[in-house]
Amino acid sequence: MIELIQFPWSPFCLAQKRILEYSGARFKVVNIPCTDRALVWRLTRQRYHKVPIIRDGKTVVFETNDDSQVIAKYLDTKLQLGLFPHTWEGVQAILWRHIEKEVEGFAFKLNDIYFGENVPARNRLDYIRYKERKFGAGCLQQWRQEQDHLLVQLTHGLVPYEQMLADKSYLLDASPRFVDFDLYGMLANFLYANHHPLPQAHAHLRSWYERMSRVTLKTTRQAL
Ligand SMILES: N[C@@H](CCC(=O)N[C@@H](CS)C(=O)NCC(=O)O)C(=O)O
Repeated sequence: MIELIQFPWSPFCLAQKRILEYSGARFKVVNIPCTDRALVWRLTRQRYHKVPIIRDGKTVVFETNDDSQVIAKYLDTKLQLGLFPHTWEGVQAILWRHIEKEVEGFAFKLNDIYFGENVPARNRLDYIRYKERKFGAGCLQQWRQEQDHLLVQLTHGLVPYEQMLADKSYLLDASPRFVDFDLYGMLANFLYANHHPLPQAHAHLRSWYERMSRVTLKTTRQAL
């Protein structure tokens, strides 16, 4: 059975988890503390320390760079999901770069400021240390102070997606593609803390998000 090694509020893990749910395949979630990557390090034979990774029997799958999408492509090929059709090659690559920078860059901060509600007390010191080493001393307090501005920036970053959804069910066409799952993951991370709804201004995006939360490969095939 496929195993997803992850922690629950990671945007990249939320995207892969939704892809697995979408597929209908049986899979198991293995949660690790976000501050302890020992299992990932061991399974990847000291080649990778981020999450998510996938274990599928003897095969361990992980990313080779920020834009590789190795895991999604592996699941797509194995489970025949149609997430990377030839027609959208290139367009998807441009979009996922935007999604994983311009959307994720604001969304994760708006979840991270509530880290105390997700991270167990015993891991909080390591979590703060890990964040501050990456983003600078006091970053979590600073994001909390900038919360309103971050929300405005996120809303602005989502405008192109709202526009893309005005006349179709998914970002590119009538079926969910990789970028739908990618954007879903970033927004599921933003919503994880349950302190802010999706921007009211983006009505199409809000109903797309509802659709993305429950769509399955089976229903996609039936609709075509
Ligand atoms: N491009 C990778 C990014 C994965 C990633 O950045 N994961 C974060 C968790 S959300 C992580 O493990 N970061 C560890 C670190 O930055 O040290 C993907 O799409 O899976």
